Amino acid sequence: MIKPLLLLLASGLAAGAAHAGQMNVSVTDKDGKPTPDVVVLIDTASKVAPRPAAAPVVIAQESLKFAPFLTIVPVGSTLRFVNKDGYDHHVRSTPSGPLGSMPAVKSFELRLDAAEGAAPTVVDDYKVTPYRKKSGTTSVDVKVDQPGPIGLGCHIHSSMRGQVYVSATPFFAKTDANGIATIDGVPDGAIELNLWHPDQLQEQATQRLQMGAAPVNASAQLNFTPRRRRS
Ligand SMILES: [Cu+2]
Repeated sequence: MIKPLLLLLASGLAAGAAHAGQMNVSVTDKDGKPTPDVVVLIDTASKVAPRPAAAPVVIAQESLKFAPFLTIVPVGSTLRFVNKDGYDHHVRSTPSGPLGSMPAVKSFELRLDAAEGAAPTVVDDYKVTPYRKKSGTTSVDVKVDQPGPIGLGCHIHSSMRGQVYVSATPFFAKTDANGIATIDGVPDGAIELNLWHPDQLQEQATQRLQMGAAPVNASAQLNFTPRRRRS
């Protein structure tokens, strides 16, 4: 009589331990304003290695910008740089941070030809200089196998700035225009919440929280106020 009951209890406990929940994080800057493009990372007590993205993650070069500005991928993923402009780009990795103090975890230089069929874009502020030697491609893949930041720039257009963050944890998100990040599937138990912003000079404080049955709503504040990006 007792044995089946114990088995039932044991399986119930196992199911409980495997429960996962949602974490909502609201991020503000030092002045209390909601801050977009913040990397939010959650580390769990028992480290979970992320699975690489199933397909290449596209970062477009469009209208002299990287789109999106900030891309977060799990370690081992492949980035796909795609030129959608009617002129060449020469994309390169750069250090991150206001003083370029954080070296890129992956170094590359990619020559991307003008997209075929794209109308040559008229840009008032910049001289668009075509490369003499064509690379013969508008798209290049780069595999990222080390966690950390990769700044993005362009040899031809110095105003082009972008950012990649390669995550060592599968639980990550970036904050939206309202400073909100939502991360699903976070296992129950103790977690550490960390923030990273491309403009930070110092590391951000770690928050220790507890995941349970209900979604957890957390708030976090950067220890500085990033300069607004021109959009
Ligand atoms: Cu460019």
